[in-house]
Amino acid sequence: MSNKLSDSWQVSCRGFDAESLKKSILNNLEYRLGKGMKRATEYDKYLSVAYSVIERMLEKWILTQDKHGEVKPKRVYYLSMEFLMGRTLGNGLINLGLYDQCQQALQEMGLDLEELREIEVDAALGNGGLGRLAACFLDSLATLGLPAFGYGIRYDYGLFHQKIIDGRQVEIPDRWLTLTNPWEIARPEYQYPVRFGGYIEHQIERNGTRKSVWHDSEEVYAIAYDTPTPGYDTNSVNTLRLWSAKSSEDFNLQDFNSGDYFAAVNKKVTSENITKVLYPDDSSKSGRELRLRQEYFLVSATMQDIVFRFKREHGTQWKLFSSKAAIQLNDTHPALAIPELMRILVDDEDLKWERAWNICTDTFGYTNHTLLPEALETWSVDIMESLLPRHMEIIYLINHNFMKEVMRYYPGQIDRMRRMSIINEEGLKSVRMAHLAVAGSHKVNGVAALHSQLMTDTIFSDFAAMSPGKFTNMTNGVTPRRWLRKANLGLSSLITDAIGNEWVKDLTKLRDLENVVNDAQFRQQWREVKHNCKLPLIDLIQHDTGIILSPFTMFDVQVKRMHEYKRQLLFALFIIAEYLRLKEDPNAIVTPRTCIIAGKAAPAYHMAKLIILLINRIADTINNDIDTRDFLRLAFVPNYRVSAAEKIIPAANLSEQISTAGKEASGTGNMKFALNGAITMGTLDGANVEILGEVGKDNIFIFGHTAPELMTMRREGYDPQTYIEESEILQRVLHLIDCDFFSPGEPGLFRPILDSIRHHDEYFVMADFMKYLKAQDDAGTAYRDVEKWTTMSILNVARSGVFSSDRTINEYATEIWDVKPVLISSENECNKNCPWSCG
Ligand code: 26V
Repeated sequence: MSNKLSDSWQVSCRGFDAESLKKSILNNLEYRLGKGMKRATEYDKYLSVAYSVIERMLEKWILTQDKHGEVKPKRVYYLSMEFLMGRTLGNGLINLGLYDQCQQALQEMGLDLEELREIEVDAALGNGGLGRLAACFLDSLATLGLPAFGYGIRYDYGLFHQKIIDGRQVEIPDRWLTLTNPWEIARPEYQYPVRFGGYIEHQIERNGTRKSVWHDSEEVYAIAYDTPTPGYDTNSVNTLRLWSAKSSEDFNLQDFNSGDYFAAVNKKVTSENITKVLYPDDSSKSGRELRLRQEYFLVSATMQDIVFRFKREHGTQWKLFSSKAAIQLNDTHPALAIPELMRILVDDEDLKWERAWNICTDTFGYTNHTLLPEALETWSVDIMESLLPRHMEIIYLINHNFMKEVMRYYPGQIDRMRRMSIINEEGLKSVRMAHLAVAGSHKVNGVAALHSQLMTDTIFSDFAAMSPGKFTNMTNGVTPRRWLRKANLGLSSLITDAIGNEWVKDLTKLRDLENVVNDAQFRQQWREVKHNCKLPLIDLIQHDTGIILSPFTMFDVQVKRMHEYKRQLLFALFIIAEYLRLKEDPNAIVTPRTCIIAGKAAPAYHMAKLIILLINRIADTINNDIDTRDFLRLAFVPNYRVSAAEKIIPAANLSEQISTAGKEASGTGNMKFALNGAITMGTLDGANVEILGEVGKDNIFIFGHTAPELMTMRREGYDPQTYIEESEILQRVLHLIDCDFFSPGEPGLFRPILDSIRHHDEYFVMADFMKYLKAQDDAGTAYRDVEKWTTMSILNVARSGVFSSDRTINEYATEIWDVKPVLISSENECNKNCPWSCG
């Protein structure tokens, strides 16, 4: 697809044409890496290209930051413990409008862009949906020209690599920074002390005011590393600022002098451990002190940085603060930002408590991403008191005032106060981070319509009753640049040829595809593109697993973190049922299916790991059965990550979104699949509900019990046995697992899975099984009707425009942040006679 963008907004003194790029690449190889083409490794070549791209980004970045410094706009600060960025080269090239030119330049140099792109390591500083959402938001913020910073942690080790050995998940450390990261710039000039421990002294000043002084704390420094985040077809380039921990002193002199060299070095190592590794758990509260240190480390450095920037631009005009900064908390993980800002304003800047509190609540917004009780963060008061003594005091004070307010609204309602308190007094006293975040924010949002509704009906019902205006919905979205334009070059070109390329910035333009949905030639091309998307995935799967797949089958895909509530098990049970059907009736009418599953399990989540093993054992069996292998295959793709998603999602025909209704807050994979022309097989959960609303019931397969139905069943008592007794197929499927058909020589291997679904079945796998089978049968039938399926696929894409993260960010900008775009014009275009030796 030709891209003419660069001509219109090029501001670079480095050219955007292939010739200039070639010069840059060779220059970088020679003068940055000190090599010639002869001795350059593949990584050297990749680096030279990456440097040539970032150079062109940096010019726009400087323009943007200068402009922001000049107009001092309100900025968005997106605080997140996770940013799942994936690879940058391909996306950077597309956003800058450099893709085709770079491809040409490399071709002329005898190099291949696709091959070089594959060399880049994923930046996997996140677990799943929440982290990837943050990355999509950065793309949209810059594309919309909104002044914004992402703030996070520069973990030395990102999310572990998953290896599958004998069918089991094995975790390998992700040392993503071993090789040079060309996309970041260290900013040792921006460093802040972060304090832990010690005690608080309360002084009374001469004028009678109280002052709290924090003594004897240990200090760690937070060093900034900046990554530019460019928008698409714009000069606007924002910043992702990640903090890395550095010991405040190389050696503790006292220990050193007293001869304890090891203790001295050890202290340094321990404090730098804070940013060593990303917590790989996205469901269970780990309650580990190091995690709390990480959260406070992020928050303290970030709030100091935000206040520093504010004071540079506005001095101590604190009344302006909330009109210059909107701080969004990505779940409760950075919620300590609230007491930290209170500490800075009250203790360091001498503001009165009430005034500081109003600034806080005007500034903060909080996004909830899960209702799962086990994922709601709490910290024991004991740990909090010893690690952050001043913050614990501040939280008590916040709670005291908050309880007074509750009392004003509901005099005498002690039970309600107990429920709403930020401090949980039952058992071991703890801080409820979600309550702190709600109290300290002016807006609280869920991430899909159903989720936001359930949020105010359940976990925050008391809060919503008291302040209904505080709660709102912001349905998630995904960036069309990475998830369609870049991930699916074939479909992108076809779409652009049919309706022009405005959709890349305004995804609702995809509606125009409805005008060509009946065009026979277009439909044929559509099928060809979808077919071709399968080929690179087939290569990848053969390379990683040895499993050979056929592109002439329906690709039925479930990729996401492994979780019982996401019900990969339901998919696996369906596959067994299909296998039995094929074995028992060789003449059965079937749609040849390739089932693809991928996802990581938290290392300590034994049930999820056992389900991975079961999937791999089913795969071994059915892929090797000559009776069935032409009609049904299963592959578990190891090490699911952003770059794998970019290959898997475009190849899918059917998208499995089959969580227990009410459990998946939104899902964003569901949107990526629909946008790439896959049809959703889904429950009425999360954003599936809205996908149904957009695409219409004829273009989606919906099944299963609804959230209210399940609520009633829970209340009235649910017995999975009744569903098992009713279904002979289900009995035979379970029996096959039970008799160790998939675990020969390892009797009882999968017993824990069977016990869980036969007895408690917390996620209603049994209750939904037969409904799922029926929906899967419908999907198979529909797929055999090639014309029908083509229409469904095109209409899914045409009607997915609302799921752009540009739409989501626009809603946040107007309804929560009150921020406006700043146009970065190319006026101060680089003077071509500038003294620098530009390539
Ligand atoms: C919890 C914990 C617990 C402590 C250790 C580290 C950790 C990390 C993450 C989490 C919460 C994860 C919540 C989450 O990822 N929610 C997902 O958010 C997506 C974006 O809004 C949404 O699409 C998914 O449905 C939702 O599961």
